[in-house]
Amino acid sequence: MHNGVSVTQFIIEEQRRLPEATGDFTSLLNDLVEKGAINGMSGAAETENIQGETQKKLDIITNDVFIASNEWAGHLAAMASEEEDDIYPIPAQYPKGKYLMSFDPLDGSSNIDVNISVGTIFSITKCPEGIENPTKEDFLIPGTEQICAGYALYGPSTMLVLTTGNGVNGFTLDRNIGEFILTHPNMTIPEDTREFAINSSNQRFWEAPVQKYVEECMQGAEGPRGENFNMRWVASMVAEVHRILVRGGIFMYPKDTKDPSKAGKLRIMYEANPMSMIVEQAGGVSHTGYERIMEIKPNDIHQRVPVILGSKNEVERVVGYHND
Ligand code: P6P
Repeated sequence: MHNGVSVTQFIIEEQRRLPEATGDFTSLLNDLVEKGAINGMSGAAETENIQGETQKKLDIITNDVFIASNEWAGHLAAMASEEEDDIYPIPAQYPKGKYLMSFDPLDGSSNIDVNISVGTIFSITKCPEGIENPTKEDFLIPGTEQICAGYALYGPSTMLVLTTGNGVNGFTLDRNIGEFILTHPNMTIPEDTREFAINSSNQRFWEAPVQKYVEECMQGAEGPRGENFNMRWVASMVAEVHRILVRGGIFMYPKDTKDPSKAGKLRIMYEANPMSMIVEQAGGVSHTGYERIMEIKPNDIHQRVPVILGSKNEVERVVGYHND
């Protein structure tokens, strides 16, 4: 395996696996890695200075940096961002490419002020053949069509976790050389877990299957599961998903009745879909409770969905409760 190689070399070696690859995608990924993730990290690192001189929130600054880093290289035809109401077409002065990118520039940004890990999430799909000026409709395809998904995690170390459909690999930023080095090859989620993550303050709003599952976990060894469980809630999806990739777990942001107009809190295009591709590529399951998230055809770039993802056997148990 590639141990010790940089993400740049890893991506190029991955491209060799795909005879039909033209190198465009490889160049896009390398641009994204070299500029997007590091810029996102430096945005977070300079919080002090930036907050002093600007009136913009860090997630908007990160959004602007991410767009500026990726709009010029000729690999993208348009982008969709949590921070942009509509899609962002590549400006006329730049060549247009054959990919579309959806991203959440700084997920979990409410944690910035309390110095808890945050991240950037991105999803790449192909722009339909022959389309020079994609519309919102061209983004609204099922998550199974993604060709790449990944996240940057700005924590005790800065990491990049990536899948192009051939497993999941994690890279750690070596600040001494400014390179992301392969440190977590072939990340795989354990099929079983005794650790669940959910915002329990919403308990009274959950649907019955989620109520049942969490209640059984809370009853521990004396209850029907016959084992004790641990609970985590970081309020930063990137951090939760990374923990699950490393040691297993189940993460739930289910549909709740707190705001009946919302199908869930997390957005399908730039949170649920990319994380679902990563989780499934690592041997996990990602579901709404009623359907596989990546099979949903989105109806809007900011559509929200319920998310239940992680260790296969636990997610399938919760899905079973929804079917009962
Ligand atoms: P709550 C962050 O705002 C986010 O989108 C996810 O990263 C995180 O899992 C969730 O919302 C936290 O939501 O309601 O617990 O603040």
